[in-house]
This record gives sequence, C-alpha cells and structure tokens, in this order.
Amino acid sequence: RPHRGGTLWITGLSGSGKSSVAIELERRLVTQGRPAYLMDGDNLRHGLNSDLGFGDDDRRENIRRTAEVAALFADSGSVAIVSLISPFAAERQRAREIHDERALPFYEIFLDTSLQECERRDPKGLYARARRGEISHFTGIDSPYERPEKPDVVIRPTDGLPAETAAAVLELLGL
Ligand code: GGZ
Repeated sequence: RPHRGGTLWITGLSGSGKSSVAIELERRLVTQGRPAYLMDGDNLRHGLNSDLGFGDDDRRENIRRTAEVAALFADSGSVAIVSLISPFAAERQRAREIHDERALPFYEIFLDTSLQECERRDPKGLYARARRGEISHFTGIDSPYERPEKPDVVIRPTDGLPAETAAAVLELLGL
C-alpha cells in the first residue's frame, strides 16, 4: 500500500520552537518508515529562496514557492514538513488551497509562543539586534505576524518537550 502524502505547515514567530518540533516530526515519521522531508525557512533561504529578503512581497513569494514545493513532495507520497514564519494569513490560506486543488492533505500547525517568550529565548540574538535597529522588518518588532484564526493544531510552550509535542501532533492527525 503506497503511503499517502501531505503537508504539515508549521507557522509561528522566530524562536517560537518551530524547527525543534519540525525535526522531531520528521524523525518520528522516518522512524515509522514513512517518507518525510523537512523544509526549514532558514535553510531554504540559502538555496531555492536565496534571492528573497524580508520585505512583505519577498515573504509572500517565499511562502508561495515553499507551498508549491511542499505540494510536489506531498503529491509524491512524502510528508512535507514546512517550518516557516509565514506571517500572512492570506498566503497561508493560499498554501492550503494549492493543496486542496490537488486533493492533498494540508494541516496548519500554530506554534503559539508569545513574542515576550521568543524575545526572552532569543537563541540567535536576532531580537536584540532588531531592537537596536540593526535588523529592519523583523517579525514581531517592525513587521507583522497575523495569528492563525483556525489552525488545525495549536502548540503552546507549556505543552511539553518537542518530542512529546510531535508525538501528540502525529496522534491527533492520525499519521
Ligand atoms: C524574521 C528573520 C529576519 C527578519 C532574519 N524577520 O529564527 P530563525 O532566524 O532561525 O529563522 C528566521 C528566518 C525567517 O525566515 P522565514 O523564511 O521563515 O520567514 S518568512 O516566512 O516570514 O518569509 C530568522 C531569520 O530568518 N531572520 N531576518 N527580518 N526572521
């Protein structure tokens, strides 16, 4: 029986914990023998999306391209795991439609970590740099993040470690 593909689309602020959960999701699926592939915004910006910056238009194009590639993986029978801030509701909706049009499963997973908590963690020191004015158009500081209104899954920092959260997400989605 061939595997059914689909896309797990993880949205949230920088430092919200998207990558950690995404890595655990990929690890668990692959361990189960399911083809899964992680697409991380930070990594994609070194290759496929290396021509894009952080202005609104470039972020929209970043989301659009990544959604198209995710749909290709999903269509091939893989589970595409996307870890992208994807701050705009309209483009996340468009990503869903790209999948719907091809009858491919798509789940929006919201890493609901507050700006205050992300800024406290600041693993790469980016928030501090943004506050000092060294980085402009930083999400949550001087660039918007539109919270999902009806995400398929919400993950909060109090829900546990990434490994536990990932297991719960896969259980919830029946994957
Ligand atoms: C937001 C930025 C910015 C600005 C650099 N705003 O937490 P990180 O560091 O490792 O991952 C973030 C990544 C965001 O890229 P995305 O492709 O996910 O963003 S979007 O979906 O909005 O297009 C962050 C780093 O790039 N980074 N400058 N100005 N994040």
